[in-house]
Amino acid sequence: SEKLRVPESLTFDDVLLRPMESRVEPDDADVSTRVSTNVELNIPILSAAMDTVTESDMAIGMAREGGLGVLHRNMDIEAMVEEISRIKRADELVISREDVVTANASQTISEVDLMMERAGVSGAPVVDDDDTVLGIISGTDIRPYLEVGESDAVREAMTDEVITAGADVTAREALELMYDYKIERVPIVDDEDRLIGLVTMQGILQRREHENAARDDEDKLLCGVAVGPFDEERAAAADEAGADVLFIDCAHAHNLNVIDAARAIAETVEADVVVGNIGTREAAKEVVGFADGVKVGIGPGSICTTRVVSGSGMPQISAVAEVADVAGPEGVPVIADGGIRYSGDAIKAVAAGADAVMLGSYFAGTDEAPGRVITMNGKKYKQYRGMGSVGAMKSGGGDRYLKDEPEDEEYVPEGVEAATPYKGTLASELHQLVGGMQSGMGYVGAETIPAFKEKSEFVRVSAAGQTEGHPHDVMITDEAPNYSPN
Ligand code: RVP
Repeated sequence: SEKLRVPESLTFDDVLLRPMESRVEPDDADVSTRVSTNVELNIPILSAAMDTVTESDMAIGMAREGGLGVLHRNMDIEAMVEEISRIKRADELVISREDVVTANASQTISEVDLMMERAGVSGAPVVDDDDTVLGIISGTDIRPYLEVGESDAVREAMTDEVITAGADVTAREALELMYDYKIERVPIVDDEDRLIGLVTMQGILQRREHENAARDDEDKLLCGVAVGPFDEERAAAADEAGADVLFIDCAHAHNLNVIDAARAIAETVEADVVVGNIGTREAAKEVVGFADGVKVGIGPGSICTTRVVSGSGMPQISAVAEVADVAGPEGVPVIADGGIRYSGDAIKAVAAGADAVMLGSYFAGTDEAPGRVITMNGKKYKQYRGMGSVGAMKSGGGDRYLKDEPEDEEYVPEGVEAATPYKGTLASELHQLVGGMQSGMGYVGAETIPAFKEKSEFVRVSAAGQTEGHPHDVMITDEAPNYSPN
């Protein structure tokens, strides 16, 4: 029958990168990329918009390492705005006024000591009622008074010759002031000496630790946000709050109502708009005309049951390649979302045509993911659940699957709730992921992501070849940081 003359489609384990002549040392491979028309990343990695993966801690961690976190949407709009502003404030040079802990000259020293301890700071500008800076007080100023107990007033203990700077101070200038005057913090004041912010040595050093960070043109960390296709209010609020990229978050963005709604959002917001998920060239043709990026993945996710529940889906390597065939020539970046278990899968997705990859399970076990560590049979885990699982749908966002909220709570889920091994820090997971991708670029002999996409070739792997590709005929005695047999 004609119906059964079907095209073959492939996924990660079906293919390998053909090794090629190379002079590229993996450590020199440049993994910077574009995630959407106007947004560049220093590593081609995104964390998934899931309520067990990306809130502000994860997004801050991702951006500091050069990637992008995409905030999930199982939170109300107010909470989302607060999360976005946490991310945007995280690495600011100048801590803004409302976040600066200040003391009052008439407070007692023990009061200020307690206040600073509670806030976790080691010094505070002293201001009067209209915020004029009168002095600055630090732990070193306070300690002798606490011991000897001679005087009790902040006015006595504070340093009253304060070195301040204006709002346009650079990190270098602030450091020079700190060096010249042997101080650790510089209050930022307006023309009338009123406090408008604070620069600290600790803050400057922290920023230096993350020199590969992905930042916007105001030097703040980049931030992605998921929005439902029909939620214009959320999209407008995220845009207003400073999100750099909005991700239209839908399991089947080739639904034409979704496309109409996504186009309307893209026309009104300033942020870039990535549309997804899709998995075919026909869908790509609908989207590339207005989207700043497209996201690919119908059913590959580790917690996803879309393919078994609905009988629909596209093996991920084929899906990415089909979409990239359409989006690539239009200059629209492609993100491969879901199904990535190893760094090798991630770089195979790039070879198929992706500019960046999005992962959920890979990051769900890290410290930066929401949720606490649970122990079962002596092993540590964190919760990880599909956004189409019953639990996640009950917390909102079920419209990702284009279904109405059931009156009787009888959801038809497309995901499961699970646990994933606890993994420690995000930074070390990313180190393995990016390092493995760079190794792949070394084997192919490509120094940049665009060159790698162009040059790489696949070979087809048989079932015997797959077995050969994993450790075999041995018993693993020490766990590798980037390989687990399941
Ligand atoms: P993975 O990295 O394989 O864990 O996949 C994560 C991706 O799975 C997400 O970015 C999202 O596209 C998809 N997802 C999230 N929830 C569900 C579901 O419940 N079916 N799927």
